[in-house]
Amino acid sequence: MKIAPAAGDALIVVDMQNDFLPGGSLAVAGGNDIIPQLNRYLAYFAAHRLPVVATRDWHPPDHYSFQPQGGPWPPHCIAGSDGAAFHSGLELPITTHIVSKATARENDAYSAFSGTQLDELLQALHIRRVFVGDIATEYCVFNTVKDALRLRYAAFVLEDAVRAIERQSGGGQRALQEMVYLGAQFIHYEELA
Ligand code: VGL
Ligand code: ZN
Repeated sequence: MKIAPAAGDALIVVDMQNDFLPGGSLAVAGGNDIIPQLNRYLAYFAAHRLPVVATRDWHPPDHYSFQPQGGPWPPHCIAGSDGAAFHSGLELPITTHIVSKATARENDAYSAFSGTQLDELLQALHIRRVFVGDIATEYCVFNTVKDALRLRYAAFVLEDAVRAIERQSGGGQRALQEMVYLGAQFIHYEELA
């Protein structure tokens, strides 16, 4: 199916940060493999003057989701650190809107809508459809897509530009199925008109 992105559409790049990529503290296997594909989407949206949003996990050093505090995760994406920086190979347009999440010690946010101004931002930009990709499929991508649908956006998942953590094997596939069940559609770069 051909899809023609147009006014009202935005690209949401979820958490393409060094700590989630090979060499990082919570690395998603193969996370680097999607960068070239993602750059194609970024170039497409930039060329069509459509908004791009990049989300980032942006934790304080003693965030409660970290293992030393009794949480499930190794420390990752500490605000301002190299690990929290976007991967240097990511070709974000200079107009990219950056949304930081889980910035308070006692709050975690797998969804980019949780505790952020993302909904207000998208409304101000008159966005009705979001195109969501990156990492991790079964955590931040899944929860962002779920909230987008709940908030009545149409949601497309960039199936060729997502990667899963796979803490539980098959978690990525299950999340993809669940997103479709909830009303999301998959898109592949070749389908952009
Ligand atoms: C994420 C685990 C912990 C994510 C963030 O971005 O998917 N996963 N914090
Ligand atoms: Zn986190």
